[in-house]
Amino acid sequence: FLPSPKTVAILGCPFSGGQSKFGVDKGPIHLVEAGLIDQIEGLGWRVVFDGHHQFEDIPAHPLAPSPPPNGISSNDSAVTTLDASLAKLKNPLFVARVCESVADAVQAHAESGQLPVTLGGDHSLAMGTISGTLRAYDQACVIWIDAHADINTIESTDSGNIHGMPLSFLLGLNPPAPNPDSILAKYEWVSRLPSERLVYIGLRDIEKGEKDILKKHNIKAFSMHEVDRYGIGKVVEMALDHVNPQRDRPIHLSFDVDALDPSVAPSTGTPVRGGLTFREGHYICEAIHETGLLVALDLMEVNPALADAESVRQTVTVGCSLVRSALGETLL
Ligand code: B3U
Ligand code: MN
Ligand code: MN
Repeated sequence: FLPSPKTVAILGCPFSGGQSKFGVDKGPIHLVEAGLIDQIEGLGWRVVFDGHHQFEDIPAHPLAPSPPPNGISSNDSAVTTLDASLAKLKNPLFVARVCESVADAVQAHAESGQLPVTLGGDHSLAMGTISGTLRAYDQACVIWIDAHADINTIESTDSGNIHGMPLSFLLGLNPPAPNPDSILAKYEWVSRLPSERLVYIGLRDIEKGEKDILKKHNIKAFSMHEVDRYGIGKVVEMALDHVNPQRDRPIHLSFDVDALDPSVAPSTGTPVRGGLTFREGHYICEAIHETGLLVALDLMEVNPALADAESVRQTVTVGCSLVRSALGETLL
């Protein structure tokens, strides 16, 4: 049932609204300027790229939704708790609209048999990319490579940064919209990913609330502890056995560059020491390519505004080589 795409569609998403640091929107521009498209063509792919995604028609700060209609009492405690949670979120309407447009783009490329490669931009974009993949391949599974779990709910988030929350929306962990004017109604387009079709590799900075969510929903995660214990080869095999036991599901690989150790990828917004080595990161991409099941790839959180010029060059270079590995570059 899988088309074997011979064409990669590059979706540059210069977007930083899911977090608060400047510069992550410049990630895709740097990756393309570093020659990523030629490099992918060098592997034998046809590459389509019609410029970076433009989010300019989407207002950065759309008007806040109007207050709930009078029928809902403002001292109803459920409503006020929900309102208080939603008030913590940063740019929730902007993020929702940008991600929805990304979902449409990923879906269109995937349905025409192309392999969408989305360059972020912050990781909130994965709500869009994964929704787009699921619309095209309803049986798809997700392999999420990250230092962070990105699964805070509107209740559990401390930072209010939506790049720490995309999986809570994809897994349906947030409450339903109480009315059509609610911010939550702007997230109703997000596709549902069953929790058993998600697996993590590389985690090492997880909040208490997120640990509770992972336990409650029995979500499979291979933290750096498991990478140390079993080695990356075994971890990738176990991860695939979990989300893809028959090796028949299409795979969406969502790679946050901060999964790599900061000595390997320093230019990112929230570096955490003790991460994947250069080879461990590339091994994951190579092994997923070898399954022949990869249908979509995200490379997120490259921030060329953080760190010195040499660190930026190093991070952009490693970002390009991760993408090449996922698209079939081999060592021999
Ligand atoms: N868990 C924290 C920190 C974080 C998540 N993702 C990144 N940082 N890159 C949060 O803000 O939700
Ligand atoms: Mn992330
Ligand atoms: Mn991260």
